[in-house]
This record gives sequence, C-alpha cells and structure tokens, in this order.
Amino acid sequence: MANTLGIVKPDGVRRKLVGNIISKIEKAGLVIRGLKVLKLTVEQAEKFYAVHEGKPFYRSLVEFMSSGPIVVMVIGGHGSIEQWRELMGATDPARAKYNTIRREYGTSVEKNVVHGSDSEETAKTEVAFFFTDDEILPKGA
Ligand code: IDP
Ligand code: MG
Repeated sequence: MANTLGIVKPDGVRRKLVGNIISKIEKAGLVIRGLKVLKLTVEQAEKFYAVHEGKPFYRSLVEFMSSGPIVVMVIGGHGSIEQWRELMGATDPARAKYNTIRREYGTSVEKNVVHGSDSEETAKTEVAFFFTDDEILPKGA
C-alpha cells in the first residue's frame, strides 16, 4: 500500500484539467493523501529530473516543467504506483492506450500532462522531494 507521486504538469494546469484528473484518480479507488500547487524553479526542475540529465530532451523538459504552476499529489491506495501509471498511459500520448490521461489530453511526448513515479524506490524519493511526512495523511485518516 505504498504511496506514489503524481504531478499535473504546467500544460495540464494551464488547460484547467486538474479537477478532471483528480476525479479520475478518485474514481479509480485511489486516495489523495497530499496536495499542493507550486511553481518549480529551473534548479528544482533540474534536480527532480536529474535521472534524465544529458538526454536530448532534458533542457527543454526542465524549461517546460518550470514554465508555470504544477499540482503535486501524494496518491495512495492499493497498487497506487501501477494504477496511477495505468491511468496516465504511455509517455508518448500517440502511443498511449485509449481512455488514458495522456492519450486524451497529451499534445506531445514532452507535453504529456502528468507525471507518475515508476517504482517503489522512486516513489519514496519523489514524494519526499515535495512533501514532509506531516504533510501526508496517514492510511485510514
Ligand atoms: P515518464 O514520464 O512516462 O516516466 P520518462 O521517460 O521518465 O517518461 O521521461 C520523463 C518526461 O520527459 C516525460 O514524461 C516527458 O515529459 C519527457 N520526455 C521523455 N521522453 C521524451 C522525448 O523523447 N522527447 C521529449 N520529451 C520527452
Ligand atoms: Mg519517468
């Protein structure tokens, strides 16, 4: 029952998709245990995506992710990591399954509306990147 990190990226916030995305999460039986609106500095975006440093899309990704407000969420519930990745769909919206968020709303590989941690390990570090323990609702709260 691990928590995972979800982000509505700047394109999703700009297009007012936040409510819709949260609704999909709750309808899937997952639980919002933490929620914030914030704007990343370039330095914060570089650090968050450090694993992609050196890749051809890194500079543009960092610029995009720091271009406007984002919504960061701690998502909990049974199988939250896999379930949230499933709801999001594949990285490239054109290849994502129908009825996934990225397929429905994504406009490019980069501007794909949402982020989700990809393993228990990254979920832990990514949640801690944005939330202290006392900012996250405990299970059963
Ligand atoms: P993920 O978000 O599905 O886990 P990652 O490979 O971890 O995908 O890439 C992180 C983010 O970097 C993607 O969500 C997307 O915004 C961007 N990205 C990944 N691959 C490309 C690419 O080939 N071109 C442009 N942007 C990319
Ligand atoms: Mg990833």
